[in-house]
Amino acid sequence: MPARTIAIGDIHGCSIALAALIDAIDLQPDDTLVTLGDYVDKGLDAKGVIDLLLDLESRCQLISLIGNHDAVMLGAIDYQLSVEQWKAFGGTATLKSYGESESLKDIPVSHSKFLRRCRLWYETPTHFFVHAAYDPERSLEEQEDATLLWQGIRDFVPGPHRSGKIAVVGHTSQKNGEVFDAGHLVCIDTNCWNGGWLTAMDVESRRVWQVDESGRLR
Ligand SMILES: [Mn+2]
Repeated sequence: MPARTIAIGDIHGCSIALAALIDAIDLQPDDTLVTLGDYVDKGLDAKGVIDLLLDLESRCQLISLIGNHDAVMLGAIDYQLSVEQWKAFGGTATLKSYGESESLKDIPVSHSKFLRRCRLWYETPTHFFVHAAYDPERSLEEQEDATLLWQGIRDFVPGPHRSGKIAVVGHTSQKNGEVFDAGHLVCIDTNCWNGGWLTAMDVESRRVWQVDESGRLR
């Protein structure tokens, strides 16, 4: 099997789905797996998701991007935000996954270190990967963090990037559970935590795998 580049959309605490999806794609050591961020919040097992991502770092070429929810969690860990602010943004489920006390102290250093090494973007000769959106006129190095992490594409889809590469994004949940394909941009956040699917896409072949929150393959 030739090495593949496989992107995975927003996981949001759905650890059973992530484990099932890894089985479904038959992950190989030379596969590049690009996870698009938003590992935490909303779903119930953020701790389990990050544990599994740490394990995947030794099983394949894992490229983990940071999402806005992961950035807010780091903000709380670093005391740039209050825990109350994080909880109001969905952090309660994440903190509960670490322990009854809902305390930052329960988050292992290995998990905060993982979040700190997540990247804002990744590119191959044909594709680039960001959590949320991009400015078509700027190089990847010149993008604003706010665009990469927070900008939705529901009301406005960015045009083709000046690199000519195809964008692979998450963040804007597709409520119908279907991959959104605008040709120059593909969104694979298919709303797993809220009744949709967790999606993996082999970006070269366009093969798609989807599992639901309980791990059932579509
Ligand atoms: Mn997001």
